[in-house]
Amino acid sequence: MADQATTSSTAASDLHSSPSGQKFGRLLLTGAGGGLGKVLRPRLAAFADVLRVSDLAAALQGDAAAHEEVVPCNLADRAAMDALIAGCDAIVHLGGVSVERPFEEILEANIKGIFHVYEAARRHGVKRVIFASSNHVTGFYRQDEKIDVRDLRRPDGYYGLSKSYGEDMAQFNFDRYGIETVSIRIGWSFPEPKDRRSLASWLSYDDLTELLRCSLFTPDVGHTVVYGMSDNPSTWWDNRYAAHLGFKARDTSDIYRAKIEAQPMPAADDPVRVYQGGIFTVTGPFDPK
Ligand code: 15L
Repeated sequence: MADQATTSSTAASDLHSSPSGQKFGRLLLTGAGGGLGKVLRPRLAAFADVLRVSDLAAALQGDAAAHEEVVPCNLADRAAMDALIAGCDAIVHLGGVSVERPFEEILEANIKGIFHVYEAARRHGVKRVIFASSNHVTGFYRQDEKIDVRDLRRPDGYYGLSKSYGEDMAQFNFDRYGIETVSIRIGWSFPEPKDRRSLASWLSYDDLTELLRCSLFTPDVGHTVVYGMSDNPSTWWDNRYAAHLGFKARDTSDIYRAKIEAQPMPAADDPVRVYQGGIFTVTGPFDPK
């Protein structure tokens, strides 16, 4: 780890008074070796003097850029997480298991992981966390329902449950310690939609980057929950309670609509057509009978 004293730490509250060129001193990106981590690593460079990037050692590839510190770390290792977060001003927490998996894997990476993030954030005075939550927190709503973040959570598996727990950790850490979080319930964030379900849930990489910028630099977010989606023609989610973030999506899945609608229509009772969480609602259990 590079000498932390070489880079000054800048309080988020100082940054918010600046109308432009907002930057943190040191920003941590966890999950930097994952699909979205690889996309965001170069994009987050604009938001900090120093970007500390982390993941399991095997997942981290390539050399550190001049503005980067590369710090391998296991989310389940409390002491290593404490050292990882020391000296950081803000955290973009993408790390963890990103699909439905056996509970023990989710427990280590996601549930212990988010506990370690907030424990270290409290100990080291980090005041802003961006938590990569997921649409699978509400995956058991039907696709013919429109919901907002005040609707009851209905996780569609252990993965969705771990994200729901992460949102509770975020709320608790704001209420008790004043650590602010934006929990982004990310939809389908890939280069383009792949099916009808992702026509509704697509989040382009550019819109995700802009949503992160809004989430990092908007003052007084408390714990804000927002669905991460582009300006899609039909959606299941209402972001009225996150309007203060000022996020305006610029991309739309509409340009892929004809291509996707040429695909065969799934059967009326197929979970990919019925539930917002799609296939996640029927993934698992993993234990043999
Ligand atoms: C997620 O939360 C996953 O991380 C991503 O890989 C997709 O599967 C997405 O949800 C989805 O809703 O399909």
